[in-house]
Amino acid sequence: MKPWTTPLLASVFVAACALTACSNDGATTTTSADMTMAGTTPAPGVAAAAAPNEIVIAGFAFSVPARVPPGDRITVRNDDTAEHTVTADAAGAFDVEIEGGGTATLTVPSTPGTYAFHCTYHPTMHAALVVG
Ligand SMILES: [Cu+2]
Repeated sequence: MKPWTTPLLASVFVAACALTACSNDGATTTTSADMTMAGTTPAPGVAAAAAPNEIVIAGFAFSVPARVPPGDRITVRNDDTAEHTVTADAAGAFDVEIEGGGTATLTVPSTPGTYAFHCTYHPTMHAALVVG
């Protein structure tokens, strides 16, 4: 067997596993792969992407969850140094201000629907919150 074949296949398997969130059916073959993975890529990349009910502001742009439950309280995280707001276009639906590097809590409207919002300081920043 060529010496590089097994590690290569192992990392392909790990990558496929990470993408598909597969179960541990192949446990007998993953031992060396797990050790490789522990040394290079501990799992945080996957976990960091998975904050479902959080609006993230970075680079003067909003990243919004696909859908949030009515009446929920979600976190707004501002990764920029500039202060931003999450202000509903429809007055009164919600309006929170988030300092640079800070977080704030937004109470989602209790009526399902799509709520366009913007940043009052930066008129080019637009997004929409889908409640339902
Ligand atoms: Cu802004």
